[in-house]
Amino acid sequence: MLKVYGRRSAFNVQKVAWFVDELGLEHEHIELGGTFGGLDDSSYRALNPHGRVPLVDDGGTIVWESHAILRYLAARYSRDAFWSDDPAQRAQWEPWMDWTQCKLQPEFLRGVFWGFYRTPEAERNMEAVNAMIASCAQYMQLLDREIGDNTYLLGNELSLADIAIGVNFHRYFNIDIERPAVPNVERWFAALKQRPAYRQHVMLPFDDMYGRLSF
Ligand SMILES: N[C@@H](CCC(=O)N[C@@H](CS)C(=O)NCC(=O)O)C(=O)O
Repeated sequence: MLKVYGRRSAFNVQKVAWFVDELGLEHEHIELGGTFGGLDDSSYRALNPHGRVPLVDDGGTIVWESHAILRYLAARYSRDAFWSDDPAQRAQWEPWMDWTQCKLQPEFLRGVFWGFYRTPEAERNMEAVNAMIASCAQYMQLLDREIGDNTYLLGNELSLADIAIGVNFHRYFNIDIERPAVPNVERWFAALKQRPAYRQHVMLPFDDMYGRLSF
């Protein structure tokens, strides 16, 4: 049976848990990392030399890196809906996955969520935080133009681009920062909130992380 490793509170794990649920895959979820520990165990390092989560073990096929896992699961289990053998088709969503992994996610998650929300007030570098808030605001405005009237980023069907980007929204729209008006992105977020899998795996409370840098 498919095994998913990683604590449910972890941002990158949430993408995988959400997608596994969208696909309706039977699986076992193993909490790991954070207060659960286990990332330095030699048995886990043998699976993922980087000692990070998420990771999936699909009957002996080991995949780490959240976006590699999304691609693997889509290609393996959902060729009709979330995958295509045509590289030109895949090129519609893959750039967005890589873009968010390189730009939106680090600048929001590291720069804003960790730099502001998780850092005790006295220790915050507000100059750096404000630069990241401004940068995220520009990304949200860009996304607002891109999505236009669509329900999801690329049209009316959920894609891997929505999973990779949409995981940010629950935290972005629920912390006390300045945000630009992005009505189309807010409509997109509302559509995600209608999805039971998003509610169950991404919309988890995170207030216990406020001002806390440790796990
Ligand atoms: N680029 C990797 C990042 C993996 C990563 O840094 N995961 C975090 C959780 S979001 C982690 O393992 N943190 C250590 C921990 O949870 O103890 C991915 O997308 O999977």
